[in-house]
Amino acid sequence: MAECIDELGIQSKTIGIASVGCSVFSYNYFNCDMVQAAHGRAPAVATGVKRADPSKIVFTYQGDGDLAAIGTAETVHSAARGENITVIFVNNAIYGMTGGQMAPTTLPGQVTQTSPYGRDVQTVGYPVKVCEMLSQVDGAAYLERVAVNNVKNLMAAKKAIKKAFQNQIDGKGFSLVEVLSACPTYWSMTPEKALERVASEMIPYYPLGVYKDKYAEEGTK
Ligand SMILES: Cc1ncc(C[n+]2csc(CCOP(=O)(O)OP(=O)(O)O)c2C)c(N)n1
Repeated sequence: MAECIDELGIQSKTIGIASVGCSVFSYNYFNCDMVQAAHGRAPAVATGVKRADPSKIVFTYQGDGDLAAIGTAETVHSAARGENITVIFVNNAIYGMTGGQMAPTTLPGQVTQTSPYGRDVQTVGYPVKVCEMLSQVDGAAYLERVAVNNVKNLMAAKKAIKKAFQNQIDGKGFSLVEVLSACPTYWSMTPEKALERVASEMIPYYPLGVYKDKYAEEGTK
């Protein structure tokens, strides 16, 4: 993300919205103005910041607990309104910061602190597939799912993130990039094994790719 901001030359006018989760510390890692939102509310805060000063480039950085549980409404409605913001959605299939509880995106059968026998879909339901869900929302302009488990996927992730920022520069509206990532700590795995799990379990359940590219579809790119 930071490389994209640098390469697009937008650092001085970029405002990030930090969410709640491990991402809460993102204001320590990005050298741009940052605002801290309440849990799940980052797209609503981003909406306010962007509407107050449309010349700014506004992004959110949110985990799956933040974006797809407590923040589902803000996510869906900011997409439906077609807000001209960039949302980076880090899906690690678990609540990291609070100690490894089940998230909306926890895989069927996945063991977490609150699903010690594995996620039982009969009892707690199925994972929420955010890109698939938002692809039905007319206001969303660009939705892509990427992963950061190997160099090839990292390069593709950067390309998608850059496009999500470029869309905002071009006034194209709501862009979201879902980034499949690992949480070695609460998956109780070495970092290496955790990356292997992204490939063997996450990508098959959450296929990578572009879920919507409104302007490409309309041929008005
Ligand atoms: C209103 C409110 N409810 C619950 C919490 C507790 N809480 C803090 S972080 C978090 C989940 C974060 O999970 P995720 O978004 O997946 O981020 P990760 O830590 O995995 O990056 C929760 C439930 C809170 N801080 N505020």
